[in-house]
Amino acid sequence: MPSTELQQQLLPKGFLWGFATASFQIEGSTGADGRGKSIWDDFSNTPGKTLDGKGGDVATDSYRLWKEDIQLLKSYGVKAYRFSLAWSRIIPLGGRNDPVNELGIKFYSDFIDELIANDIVPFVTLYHWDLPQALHDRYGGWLNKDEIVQDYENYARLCFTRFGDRVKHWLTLNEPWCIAVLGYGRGIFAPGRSSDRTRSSEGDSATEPWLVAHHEMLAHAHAVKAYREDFKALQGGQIGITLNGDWSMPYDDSPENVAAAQHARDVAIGTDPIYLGSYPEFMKEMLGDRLPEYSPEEWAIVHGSSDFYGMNTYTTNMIKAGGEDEFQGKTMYTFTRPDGTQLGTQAHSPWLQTYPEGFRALLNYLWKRYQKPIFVTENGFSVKDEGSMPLEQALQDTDRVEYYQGATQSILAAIHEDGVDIRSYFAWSLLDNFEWAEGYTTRFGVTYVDYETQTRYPKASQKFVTSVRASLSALSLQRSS
Ligand code: PNW
Repeated sequence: MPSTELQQQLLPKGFLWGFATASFQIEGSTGADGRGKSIWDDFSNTPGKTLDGKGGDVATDSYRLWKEDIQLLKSYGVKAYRFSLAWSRIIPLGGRNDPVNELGIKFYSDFIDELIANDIVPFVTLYHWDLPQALHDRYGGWLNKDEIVQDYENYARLCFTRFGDRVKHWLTLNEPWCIAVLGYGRGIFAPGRSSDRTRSSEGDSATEPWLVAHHEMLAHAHAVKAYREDFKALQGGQIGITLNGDWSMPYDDSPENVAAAQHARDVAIGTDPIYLGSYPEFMKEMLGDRLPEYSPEEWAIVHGSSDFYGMNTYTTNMIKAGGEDEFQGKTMYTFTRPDGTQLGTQAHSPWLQTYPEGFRALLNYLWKRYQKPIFVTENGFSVKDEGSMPLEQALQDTDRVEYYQGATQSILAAIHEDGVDIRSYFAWSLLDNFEWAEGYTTRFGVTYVDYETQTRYPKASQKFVTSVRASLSALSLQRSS
């Protein structure tokens, strides 16, 4: 093979690839070993909050089957595994003066040891939406700046202290936009607050999401400051935040739709405060005095508080100007092109269609705008109606294979043709699991889970992802030796 062609197919040295999960979506055993409740426990068991009425009490039973899960990862040949820690297993009541639960710490400590013993790099999310319920009850959780920032920093410090000798990749928060907007604006995620009184008796969608987002940024930034000052020199890891953000494409080339596509991005990926030290102009315009200000001291902590750009991305939306939805930057999203055709293949999740070109465009946009190495920490696809298919059919997940084929091509093109610095790729998800408000009806796994028996069955997409990454890594190794 000519060397340029070979070059095109390599993954950079040290590139981490693997699969991702989150504690509440897989662990189950919500009452085991002294775990405290999280805001998702009762919420997910409340009738009407999930599509199939099911909560997270069992999920994929991974708190009990963790060794089996690690063997699965091993058999898939991954380099790394991204998972999250349940705050309420470690500090059941969550607060800085509350007792620490050694059994919870032991669980994650053993888990990390077992990963390392199997040559799998632990890539750890500190917070993937499962706030200790006690903090919500005590002071309103994410709504209370002074308390949550201190309690989160305390929890993060404890994790660095107990796991940081072995964990070198930390994510502070998963998808702050989802926490703020879906939890406190639309009210479809825990704690389910919203101005929509058919959903919630409490909440203010005009103000709370922006406050929550502000407090999330500060909590994240304080944890990073703590890591850099007191742990990094000794432990030598990296730390950052991970954001959801999909590519937005103007519906057509009219100036108002072109401007709208940028507005959609400004709100969906509003991370300029971290990377540029300022808010996007459009956010200021749209929110006026509802946009919380940072004091100069706070700006100093927030700006530069991520070693990398953590990227969760799934789809592309076509954007039209107009409408009143602030969470979309007063734009309208569509998958239907002007000529009536669809952008890509429809997933089971209504918000998701395939469009690999959008993934490449987003990688380029973020690289140019922020100039930070990019860790892709989630990317995946839910096959339409997979949950109601017979097993044999579900295992032939062709749409998901095509999705990952497209993603692989986009990553390689972004690295080799566009010069984007990409350091990881985690497919969402290792297993079918609890898909939040969609319950278990939506399946994102490369492994099929039979929830009756908790049996795991690899799908065609797992074989695809494993074989393509393994051969790309093997090539890289050959070239570098
Ligand atoms: C992410 N949306 O959530 C989460 O990090 C995962 O826990 C989740 O399972 C995965 O994506 C698949 O949904 C999202 O409505 C939830 O646009 C909703 C949206 C985006 C991401």
